[in-house]
Amino acid sequence: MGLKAGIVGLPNSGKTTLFNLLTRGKAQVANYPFCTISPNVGVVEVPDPRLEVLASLLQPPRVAKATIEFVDVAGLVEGASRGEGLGNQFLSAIRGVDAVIHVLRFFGETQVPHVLGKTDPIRDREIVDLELLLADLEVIERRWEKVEDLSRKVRDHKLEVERETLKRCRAALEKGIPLRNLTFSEEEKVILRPFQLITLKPILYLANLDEREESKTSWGKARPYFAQRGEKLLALFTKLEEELEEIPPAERGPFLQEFGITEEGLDVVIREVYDLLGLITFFTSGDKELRAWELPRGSTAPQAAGKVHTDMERGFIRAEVINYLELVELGSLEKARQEGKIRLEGKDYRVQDGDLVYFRFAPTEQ
Ligand SMILES: Nc1nc2c(ncn2[C@@H]2O[C@H](COP(=O)(O)OP(=O)(O)O)[C@@H](O)[C@H]2O)c(=O)[nH]1
Ligand SMILES: [Mg+2]
Repeated sequence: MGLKAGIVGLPNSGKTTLFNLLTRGKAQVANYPFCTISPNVGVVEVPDPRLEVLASLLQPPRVAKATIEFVDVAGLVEGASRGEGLGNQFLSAIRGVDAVIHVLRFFGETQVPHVLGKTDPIRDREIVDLELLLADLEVIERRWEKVEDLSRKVRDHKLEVERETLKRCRAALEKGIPLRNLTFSEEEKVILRPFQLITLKPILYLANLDEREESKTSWGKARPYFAQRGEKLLALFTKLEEELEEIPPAERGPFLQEFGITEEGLDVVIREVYDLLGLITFFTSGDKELRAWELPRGSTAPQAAGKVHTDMERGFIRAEVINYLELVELGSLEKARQEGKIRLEGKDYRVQDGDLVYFRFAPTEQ
């Protein structure tokens, strides 16, 4: 199962425009079972130019890219946590995602009215973030009551840890601090996982600019606000980029140059999401296919094997590894083998970005 990112923001901030830019007419994975879930869920392949090079060297029957699923999360308005609009319904769409993309409207009000009258991205950000915070607070409080009740009846270490953790979460949320700003022990993380807290998820702020100079100026002005909080404010011209796609690629050049667009929106967003989540890419190549996988940086070889198959992690023996760069330099797998450049790595090896890995494992029972 690939990555999942949820797009949030006020109505008319450009969420659907971004979603379309990221998913429509892109390398939609047509045979992917979730592709047709609904109009607001799309799965796209993660572009990686290294796959083409590897494919030319390894000649696999098939190439499979990593995938990322985008969800256009509608229904988040001011007061959603108190039941405004669709109320908390947006929650079900966002609970299961790995990362949140928060779209902020930097484009003006002339063509499309702003739901709050005037364009003010920092205000918008605070409104939406507050709703997310309140949604988490509600979950924490509901659980807190249960835990309080239980702790009166039984004495249990785990329950006590949960109680303390919930208390700390509640105090932070009440002060307006998102949970991702706190540090949690492994034990606490395990306790919190089932609650799928939204403010615990990494968040990427995306400034949706239009072609006016004003839009870019206000992006420049807003950046320090985000930088002070250790957050990134990525700029994208979603509507403009979507419109430019109508123009034949050969004629787009001058427009892209005029707006300083050097990379496609999809590439930018995926790179930032990978960066935000601390992900690297490794490759596997077998009889059937060459495949790219995303993996948290610092993962060990057995953990990487577990991405492919849980059996491979359980029965892990060793990994045969060569990095993409070394392989390209040598020019073929045969040459790498002859020159002894394929390393044998054990269970403590930390997989590196661009590693081509062959897992040796013993099938296990159970
Ligand atoms: N002028 C301008 N309009 C935009 C921009 N981005 C989105 N829009 C328009 O704003 C309206 C709302 O956008 P939409 O993506 O549906 O917003 P959502 O409610 O957040 O999903 C649509 O009519 C879009 O075409 C932009 O950068 N500039
Ligand atoms: Mg929409």
